[in-house]
Amino acid sequence: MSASNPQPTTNHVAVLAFPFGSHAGPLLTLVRKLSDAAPHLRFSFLSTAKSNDSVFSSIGVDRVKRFDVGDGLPEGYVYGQGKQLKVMELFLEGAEERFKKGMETAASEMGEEIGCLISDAFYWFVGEMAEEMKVGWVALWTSGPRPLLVHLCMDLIRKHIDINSCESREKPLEFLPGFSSIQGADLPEEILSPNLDSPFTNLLNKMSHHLPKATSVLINSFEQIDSQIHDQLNSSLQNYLNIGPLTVLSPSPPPSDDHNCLLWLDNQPPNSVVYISFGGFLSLPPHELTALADALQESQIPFLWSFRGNPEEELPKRLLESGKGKIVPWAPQGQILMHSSVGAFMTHGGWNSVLESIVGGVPMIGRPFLGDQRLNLKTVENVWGIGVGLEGGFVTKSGVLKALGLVLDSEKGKLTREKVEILRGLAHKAAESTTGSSSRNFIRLLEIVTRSI
Ligand SMILES: *[C@@H]1O[C@H](CO)[C@@H](O)[C@H](O)[C@H]1NC(C)=O
Ligand SMILES: CC(=O)N[C@H]1CO[C@H](CO)[C@@H](O)[C@@H]1O
Repeated sequence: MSASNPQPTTNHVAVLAFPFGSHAGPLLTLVRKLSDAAPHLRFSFLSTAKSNDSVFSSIGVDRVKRFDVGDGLPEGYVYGQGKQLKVMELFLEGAEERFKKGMETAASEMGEEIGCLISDAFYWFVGEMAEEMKVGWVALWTSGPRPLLVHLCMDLIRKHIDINSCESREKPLEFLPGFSSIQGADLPEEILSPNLDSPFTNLLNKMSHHLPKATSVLINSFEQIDSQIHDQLNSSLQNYLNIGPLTVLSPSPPPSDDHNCLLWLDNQPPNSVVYISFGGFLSLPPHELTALADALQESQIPFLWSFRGNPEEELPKRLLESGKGKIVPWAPQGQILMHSSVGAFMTHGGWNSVLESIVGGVPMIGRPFLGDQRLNLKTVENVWGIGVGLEGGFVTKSGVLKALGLVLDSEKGKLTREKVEILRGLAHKAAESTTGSSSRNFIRLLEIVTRSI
């Protein structure tokens, strides 16, 4: 996979997206920036029809041609609550073959062989495809540096922790430099999974062995956010490049604010509002919803809630009528977190949300669900000091009241805001054009992609 392989000249780059969660959006944002910077390159973007519909409508792109690959679902498959994992497993089964076919179609329709592969880092098999095709493989990791490092150290971690022992999982990870305030129980569940053969765990396990062979590994982050972790990743991966925050480096036109969230925020005092969102795919169980509603009602703190579901049915009437808050089905999160009225962000801790909170300088209150979210939020709380968790890790009325008081109205809250303000400054500095580290890394990436084809 060396970048110096003699190749027939082609300007065609194939991009292979992971069509779940918030993976395809950042990848397309990156590709749009590459395409703007090197107009002679031609990109084929391969993902499922469903994922594409949403990302292509929100991220304007010319010169990028979209190709749909099958979703692997049986004919007439019925989607439903709690089926996300199954849908993902069905997609992964045979994904490699479907992508190969998609690339053949792309090469023939574009009339040009593929000279470079860019993919989601999950797709270890793209490394093997690239090797076969004698082209470069650039992998984008869409979470933060710590989740990436723990996946790369999966074998080491499993040597130190007895996966069947709760006690062992609750010990600090002293054997990993920089992880003494993190426990095994905070890691993505796949790292300590008893079943390495389940499709998603298997994918991540193989990824940890294949990524060091990639021509370049990209991350939507900035070097200064966690220097100690950066150095470890930089020494185990080739051309490891921080090219984030992508929303600052390559801003999209602002999304429409159909529910007038920003206007509503304009009429609130500075740092007073708690913004609540658990991402596009997750929702709280009913008893936690009630507890959160009760806490908001009692605190009288103004809130803006991006709510998936039906608030009339799922939330107490007294909260809906309290007049203290605004509940909307969708919100322009990046813009909201940059608004001066927002003083706290209650979040599930997905990496894009954590980054947007840092970019806006807003302290977080974490309620993690799965995957990398616990590790992201433990890092927010214990390493960066830019947020707090909830007592017990889930929503209770007293826990929320305590967390809100801490963040919005205490000396510790002031310190938390100062710390997130420092990271905010570093994030914007990294993305400054030409001088920032992420901007320089982007230029390196451009060289790697153009040199490899
Ligand atoms: C990353 O490692 C390379 C050597 O492999 C070194 O030249 C480079 O300065 C390092 N980059 C950063 C930002 O630490
Ligand atoms: C995985 C993903 O992002 N799916 C989205 C694809 O687009 C449709 C609408 O166009 C959304 O409803 C899906 O959530």
